[in-house]
Amino acid sequence: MKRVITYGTFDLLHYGHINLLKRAKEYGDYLIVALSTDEFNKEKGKTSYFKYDKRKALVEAIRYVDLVIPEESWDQKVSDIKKYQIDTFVIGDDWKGKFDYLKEDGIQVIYLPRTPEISTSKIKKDLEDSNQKKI
Ligand code: C2G
Repeated sequence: MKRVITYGTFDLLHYGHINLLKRAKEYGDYLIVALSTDEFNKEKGKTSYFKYDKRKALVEAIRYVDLVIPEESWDQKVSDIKKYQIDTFVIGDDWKGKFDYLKEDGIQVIYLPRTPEISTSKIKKDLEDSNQKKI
């Protein structure tokens, strides 16, 4: 069984996230999502609209996802790879090169092109702008 892992906040779940997870699953048979906790989001400089439990329920409902675990720190990836016997690490190419060190553990590291024109921050901004126009 080929096991894949990816990491992220996945707030305000949108088709860019789904595209990433769909393509990540194509690298194996079992996909683990390490979902950033609310505390770790603070370290990432992010505050999510949905709290961890809601984001976890949403990601667990996605057909491509087999397991959701908490992402609590930047440096848990090496231990996750060992603990879950990961073959392939996948993430969007906004992170290109940042996780190449994982190759030293003998795994494949894949950076997938992001889905253009959609992001959680864009959604938030567009909603703000449309509310402003209504005032
Ligand atoms: N993504 C994408 N296309 C978009 C938006 C996001 O492919 N339009 C991808 C990102 O590249 C990432 C995943 O969807 O692989 C989740 O996105 P975020 O929640 O923004 O993840 P991020 O905050 O970058 O967390 O340790 C790694 C970090 O936790 C990654």
